Amino acid sequence: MSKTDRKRLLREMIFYRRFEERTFEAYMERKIGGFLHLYSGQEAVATGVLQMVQADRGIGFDYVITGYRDHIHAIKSGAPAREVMAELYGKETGSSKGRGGSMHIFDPSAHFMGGYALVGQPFPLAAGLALACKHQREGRIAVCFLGDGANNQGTFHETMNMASIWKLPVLFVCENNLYAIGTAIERSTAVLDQYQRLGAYKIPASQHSGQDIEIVMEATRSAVTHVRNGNGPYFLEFLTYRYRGHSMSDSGAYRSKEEVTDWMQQDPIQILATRLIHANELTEGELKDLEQEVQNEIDNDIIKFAEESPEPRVEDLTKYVFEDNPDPRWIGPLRAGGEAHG
Ligand SMILES: Cc1ncc(C[n+]2csc(CCOP(=O)(O)OP(=O)(O)O)c2C)c(N)n1
Ligand SMILES: [Mg+2]
Repeated sequence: MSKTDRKRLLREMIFYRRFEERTFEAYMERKIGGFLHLYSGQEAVATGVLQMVQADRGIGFDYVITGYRDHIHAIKSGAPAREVMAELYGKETGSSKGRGGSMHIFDPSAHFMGGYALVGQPFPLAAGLALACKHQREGRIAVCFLGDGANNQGTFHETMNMASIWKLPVLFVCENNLYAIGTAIERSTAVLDQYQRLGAYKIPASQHSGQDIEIVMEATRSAVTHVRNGNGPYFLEFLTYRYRGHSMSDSGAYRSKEEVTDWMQQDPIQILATRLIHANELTEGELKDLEQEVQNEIDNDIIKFAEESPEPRVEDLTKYVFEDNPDPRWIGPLRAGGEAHG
């Protein structure tokens, strides 16, 4: 990677960390409500994987889908950060017009196909997207991010089997942060190394550190090549850690202070920043400036946009509701057939 690329990725990760931490503050100020799952600590995974996926075909070419810890995946896929923040604020300018909130970021123009609240739900949807890619024959792939806990859902097994026999162009990315809410992986899962589970479906799989973005990118490079070249799915497992509780209602008391501190010693931003400083590609002063610049951008642009955006209008409450919507574009053909609505 060139010096400029490494610096840009460092800036992006600092931006993502600050974005998430700023949403924490806004939540405490009661400006954001509902569920909120933060990504702090795991930044190198989404940033590195998507950077590599976008390397040859650009942003918004491939489909991306994930669970509810989705803000950063959406932004890195091309959803404007302003609109993601506005969505968290429940504003009309949000990516889902303020109707979805944190777990339901969606931006089809970036081919970011959601944010889903149900654990394991994105697996079969990713297979569907990949099947569409296969039929389109334009070289697109589907990238499906999910947590370690999701792999215990039935959808995981059904999807892996089908994706394998149909050789679907889908890259599965398991963000193994060792917990599913407050349950440690040892207590819920028979096979701890998630990549080993793919042997049952003849899907090639590998496990890597999720804290060093250059390792993440290197692992992703060969996986993407495999999938794009028509060889079927690939499963990447990254070992990582979330710094905050599962969501805003969870203080994370089931983890020891030592465990959290140990993982913070392998911080993805710190790892890259230290490497750049040692290689004389960055000075301590430049790092401080970068942090300040990002903070200004988030406070003076992203947050300002969300705060100044209008609330959805009460009269539009049912505007995007499928059932009983008077707009014929929503239900006309189904109603006319006399079935399948509701
Ligand atoms: C079908 C379903 N079952 C249970 C839940 C409750 N739930 C929400 S998050 C979660 C844990 C998922 O953990 P993991 O997949 O490891 O993701 P992480 O939160 O660690 O990123 C559970 C069980 C849910 N949302 N959907
Ligand atoms: Mg997890």
